[in-house]
Amino acid sequence: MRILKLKGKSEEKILKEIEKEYGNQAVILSTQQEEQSGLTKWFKTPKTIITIAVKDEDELEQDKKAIEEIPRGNLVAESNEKLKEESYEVLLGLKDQLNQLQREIGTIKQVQLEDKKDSDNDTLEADNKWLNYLKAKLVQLGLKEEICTQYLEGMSDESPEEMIRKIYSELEKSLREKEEKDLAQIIFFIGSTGVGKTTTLAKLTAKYVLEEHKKVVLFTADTYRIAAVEQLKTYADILGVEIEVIYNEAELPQYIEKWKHMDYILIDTAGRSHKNEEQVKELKALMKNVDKKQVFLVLNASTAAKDVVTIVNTYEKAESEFDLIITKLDETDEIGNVVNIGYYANKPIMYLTNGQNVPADIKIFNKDEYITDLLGRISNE
Ligand SMILES: Nc1nc2c(ncn2[C@@H]2O[C@H](COP(=O)(O)OP(=O)(O)OP(=O)(O)O)[C@@H](O)[C@H]2O)c(=O)[nH]1
Ligand SMILES: [Mg+2]
Repeated sequence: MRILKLKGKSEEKILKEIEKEYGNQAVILSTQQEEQSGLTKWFKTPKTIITIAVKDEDELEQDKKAIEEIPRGNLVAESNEKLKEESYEVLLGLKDQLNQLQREIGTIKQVQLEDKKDSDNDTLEADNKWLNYLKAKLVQLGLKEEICTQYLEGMSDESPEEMIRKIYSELEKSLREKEEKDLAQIIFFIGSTGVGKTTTLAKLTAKYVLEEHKKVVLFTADTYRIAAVEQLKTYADILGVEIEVIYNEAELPQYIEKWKHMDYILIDTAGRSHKNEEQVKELKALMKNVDKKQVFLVLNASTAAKDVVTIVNTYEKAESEFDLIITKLDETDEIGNVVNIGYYANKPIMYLTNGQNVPADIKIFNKDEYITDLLGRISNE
């Protein structure tokens, strides 16, 4: 290494000279102004001195050699290799992370799947619960389980609303109603003892006479019970209608002839046990001579479903065509039994009675109104 001092008029000129002579090999160590003394300092311009260090020839030669000896190819290869290794490491790390992620996603999916299965099962269980609840409720309201099951057949995962809709439409299909305008002039009231034949006849007399201003006459063929004729007479007096007592079925046609100008001839009959074949035969004999007639089989709303079938079969022996009046609905919570009666009797229902008051406690059977009442009792719970 050599140390050189270069002197010049300005720093700029010296630096240009250094660059020209040594290129970038010179290292500037210091820059200073020449010191002057005595009189010369008044008329001489001071010079700039720059001290530099430059490598001598040997040193430059060694540097050159050293640079040439650097194994460039290996270095690149090595650095490539290193880069590869590092990248590989990074990739391995990434792969691990990916595997980990995949495992986690798998677990999440599995959990989700199980949750879905659970919730599907829960929904199914909930649906079945609702289905069972609906059935139990309808049975509690008196509807026979086998009818319920039939109505709800194939239902499981439907919504409660859909099930109710289905029940509604099944009830509508199954129940039959009848219009008053289809009534015949001659109307018989038949049925088991104490079901409410006489009371219902009185209620209808009041309805036809007072509300519809019809001409009505009452006949009674119930001469078995002492009080039966008196009972009907009392109603007839109150309502201001005539009454005839039929002691023998053979008399009936002549009485009908007598009162043929009336809008309605209402005929009360004695209560019959459906198990008493003889009594049913008498009833048949009474009705057989009348061609155009309306027959009402009066049934208590609490009649057991199995008895309905027996009763209907028995009365069909007396007369095959009849409609139903269901009485005493006020005495039962099982209003669903109306469906059973209509279903097992397979007959239209015309009136429902719901109390002892004459004439108030009777109404025409309207199936929409009835179904709404029945299903309303489920949701009101
Ligand atoms: N709670 C209630 N009682 C009723 C209803 N209809 C009739 N009854 C009562 O049932 C009892 C019998 O009624 P009736 O009209 O005599 O019955 P019936 O079928 O004529 O009886 P028999 O002639 O003896 O066969 C009476 O006490 C009536 O008041 C009703 O809708 N609800
Ligand atoms: Mg009676």
